[in-house]
Formats: sequence, structure tokens, C-alpha cells
Amino acid sequence: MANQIDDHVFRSKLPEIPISNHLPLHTYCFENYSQFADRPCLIVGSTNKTYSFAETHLISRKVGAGFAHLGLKQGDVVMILLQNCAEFMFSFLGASMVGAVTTTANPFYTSAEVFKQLNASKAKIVVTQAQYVDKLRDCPDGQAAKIGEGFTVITIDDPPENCMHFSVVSEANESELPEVSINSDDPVALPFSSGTTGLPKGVVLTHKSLITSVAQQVDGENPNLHLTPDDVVLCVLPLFHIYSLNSVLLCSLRAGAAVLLMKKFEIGALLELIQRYRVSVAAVVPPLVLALAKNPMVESFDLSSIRVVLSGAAPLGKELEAALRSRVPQAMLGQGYGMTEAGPVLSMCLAFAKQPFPTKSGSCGTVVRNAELKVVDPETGCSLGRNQPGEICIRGQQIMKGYLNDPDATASTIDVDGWLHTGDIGYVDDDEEVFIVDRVKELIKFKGFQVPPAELEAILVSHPSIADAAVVPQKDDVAGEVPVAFVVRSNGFELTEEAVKEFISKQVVFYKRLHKVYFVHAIPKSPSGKILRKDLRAKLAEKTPE
Ligand code: 4UU
Repeated sequence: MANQIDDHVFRSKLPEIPISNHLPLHTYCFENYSQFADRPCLIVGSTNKTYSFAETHLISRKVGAGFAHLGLKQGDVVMILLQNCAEFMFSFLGASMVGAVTTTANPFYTSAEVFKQLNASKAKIVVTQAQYVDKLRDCPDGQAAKIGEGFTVITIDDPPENCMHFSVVSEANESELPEVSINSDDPVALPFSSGTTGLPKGVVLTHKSLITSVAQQVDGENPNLHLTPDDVVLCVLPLFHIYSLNSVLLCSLRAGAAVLLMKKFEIGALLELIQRYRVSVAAVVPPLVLALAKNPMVESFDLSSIRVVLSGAAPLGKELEAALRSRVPQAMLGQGYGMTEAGPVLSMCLAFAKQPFPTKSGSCGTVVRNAELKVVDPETGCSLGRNQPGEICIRGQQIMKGYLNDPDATASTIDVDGWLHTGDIGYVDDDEEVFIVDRVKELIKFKGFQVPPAELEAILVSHPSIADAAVVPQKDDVAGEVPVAFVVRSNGFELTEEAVKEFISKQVVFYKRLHKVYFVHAIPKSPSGKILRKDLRAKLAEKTPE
């Protein structure tokens, strides 16, 4: 009781709303679609092909039926290993319709990275492109299931040997979609995240969590993120990351807005598409803000249709925000703050509301409605009042159910009172705005992408000439942060910085590559053996790492 009395809990300025989170996710997303059935739902940027809401609904049902024909059962997992495309949407929704779960992976992952996620999630079907199939052929340790034996591979283009074409599912008979009874607490998405510590883990997001998160953004009389069927929402951020999947794809689907799909970020094509389709809402990350603010090409395009720029996934500097403001003076600029485990949105800029509130530059928004946020003193565990920085914690029905098959990691992230501890340090000001000032968790963010130090450390110590290693973030103007390593050589071994970098780069996706290696005699550790990352970060800040 005593604890509850001195708890300072922050809430949205918007009133609580009823949320239909008893429904299955796809039912909720398509709940209002008859009002905009013939309007564009998906626009494929590279081909200009458009799918209406009615077509998207129908194809998703077909894909669900097709998945079921291939033996996919309720509770089974589908892996989507794709760049942004319409088939991503159809596969995600089709899987949801049969009560299955989607795990999303980065198509640029190395084979080893893909297999870690494939094995951990036990995916039965992988939806991908032909060019990535080789990554699924040879499991590096030879232990895992094989194509056609343990899992089925579907490609959205010409299928290589032992694979099937997407038409096998997208042309199935939708009337054969099996009837399933979905519980709101059943999982529907399984993104992977390293959380506050350790290796990437499956984050179990249920129908209830994702509906709650989407509703917190776009539902109610005064939605926090006001989207309408007149909006065209830019989807250039990868859909395998929860930011794009939730705040772009699912929110637009619910609100009737069109989603403009781009496979990858390329400034010329991006500007051309914004102009051609009169994009009104742009979801971005700070490196994209940098490109929009600084690239001279921007001057030759008409960006006057943009009314909202939402930045998230990494800190956005005030100078950068100001530079972008001069390029799109008519637009509201603001941030969202998310974390995969939090469902993902914790706070969102209230200037994006239907009846907007004034907001400050540098803020990450205000806690979403139907949720509680508190700031905890990391030393004492007591909750803090306004303007005092501490660890941000969030509670509500949107947060993850837990980590897949990892009760210990779950228990150290969600406490017994249901608070999810983010590992971010921030405060709430007098106007309910959240400011993030630091991160106490291990996670490194390269352009908003997750780089889990524990993963790189495990690879480093597998090298015969490396006795011990630690990986920490170093500040970087373009990427925000880059991973750098402290390495202890094994006795008597020669080892160069280049050799260490190459050893890592062969095994990981590009953004996890080491930018610098410092050779040291020992890694500082606590008496319990934990790496003292703070000490290493301090060494880097002093610029005398060796
Ligand atoms: C400073 O990055 C995300 C999700 C971001 C997101 C989602 C929906 C943003 C807006 C939105 O609408 O998830 P993860 O799990 O990859 O990384 C989580 C971490 C956070 O704990 C924090 O350290 O990424 C960092 N982060 C931010 N940092 C996320 N957003 C911000 C932000 N400012 N705005």
C-alpha cells in the first residue's frame, strides 16, 4: 500500500476510450472498412499497383485459406522475410485470420541470423523473395530443419527449387478459410528484440496488445494520431520492425488511410513518390529526417502535401528538427517513442491529435491514452515526480505478454505489478511531455536498428585469438550510435583490428558491424562478472580508450 501512495503516475491528456480489444486483430483492423471499401489501401511505389481495402481484405482471406491448405494450424508461426511489399500485408493478415503468428525478420540478415530466429520461433512457413532463399538452405550448424522438411518456403517472385510461388496461397478459395476461435490473449506477432539485456528474444504480442496499441493511437473522438481515408501514409521504414508494422500499416488499415509502400530508402525515388501521391503523413527515423533536411534534391520537389512528420526509434536532435521545419513549414513535426516489448508505442506527439495540443521541440510526446507511465529512480526503485529523470516504466493492455519461452527475461522486464521497465532514462515535464535523456540498457541503436552487444560479444569470444570482449555504443553524427569493441587478445596471439572487424562483418547484417576495435588487457567487470559498460562508455567519452 505504502508503495502505491507515493507512486507518481502520468497519464494522457486525452480521456480514456473504450477499446474493442476482445476482437481478433484482423477483425478489428477491418471493422470499419465497408465505409472505404473501394478506396486505396495499399499503393506499391515501384509498380504503381494499387489494392483497395476490399481487395486487400479478399486477398488476405485467400492467403489465410492457402496457408491452412499447406497445413498451417492455429498457433503455428509464419516467418515473413521480405522488404516492404503488398504480400507482406496479405501474409500478416492471412496468418492472423487462421489464428497463426507472424515473426518478422530482416531480409538482409545473414543465414546464421535468419536461422537463429527460424529455430527459436519454429516457423512452419517462410514467405520471402527468391534472392533470399539461399540464406534458408544451409543452416550454419547443420542442425536445423531443411526447406521442404521442417518448413515450407513461399516466394513472391519466381520460386527456386523446392519453393512455391505466392499464387499458391493468394489464389486459394477464401470460402475455405477455416473457422477458428481466437482468444484475445493469443499471440499474433512475434518480433525479435534484445530488450534491456542479452540476445534477441521473441516478443509475444497478442491480439489484445496490438489492438490496444493501435486504438491508443488512432481511435476515439479525438485520436492521438489523426488519420483519415484522405491520408496517404508513407511506408518506407521496414515493416519487419514494429514501428512501421504498427504505427504505419495497422493504424492506416484501421483508419482507412492509404499506405504507400517503398522497398528501400532512396532519396530521389522517395521525393518523387511523395510528390506523385501527395503523401500527407510521413513516418521516419532521424537519419531520414537528416536526408530530408539536408539533401539539395529536396528543393526541386513539391512536398506541400505533407501535414505530419512522425519521427521515432532513436533520439531526434532539436537542430535537425528545426532544419526539417524550414523544408516543410506547413507540417506538424513530432516524435513517437516506442519499444517492441511495449506493444510498441509509449508516447506520441499530441500535435498529431484531431484537436491538437501545443508541443515542445525535443519531446517524445505524451503517454498514450488507456495507459500509465511512471519514472523510477534506478537506485531506490521509488517513482519520481515531474522533471526528475529516471527509468521510464509503462503499464497497460498494450504491452507484450512476455518473451517467448523465457520466463526469467520476462520477469526481469515486467515486474509483479505489471510495469514494463524500458531501460530508458527520461522525465515528464509540467505539460505531460516525455523527454528521453539516456539509455541504461545495453542496446545500441544504429539508425534506429537494434544492435545487441551480447550477440557481438558471443561471436567475438568464439574467435580462437580472443580471450574476452565487450561491445558498447559510440556516438555518431549520422547513425546516432555505432558499435565499437574492446577486445582482450589470447596470450601470444597476433590479431589486428581489421581481422576482428572482418570476422564480425562476415557473420552479421551490415548495421551490426564494428566501427572500431580497442585492444585492452582486461574488460572491467563487477564482482558478479557483469561487464561494466558504463566504465567503457566513459572511457570512450574521454577519447582515451586504450
Ligand atoms: C529516443 O524503436 C522502437 C520503436 C519505435 C517506435 C514505434 C512506434 C517509434 C514510434 C512509433 O510510433 O523499438 P525498438 O524495440 O527497436 O527500440 C526501442 C528503443 C527504446 O527503448 C529507446 O531506447 O529505441 C529507443 N527509442 C527512442 N529513443 C525509441 N523511440 C525513441 C525516441 N527517442 N523517439
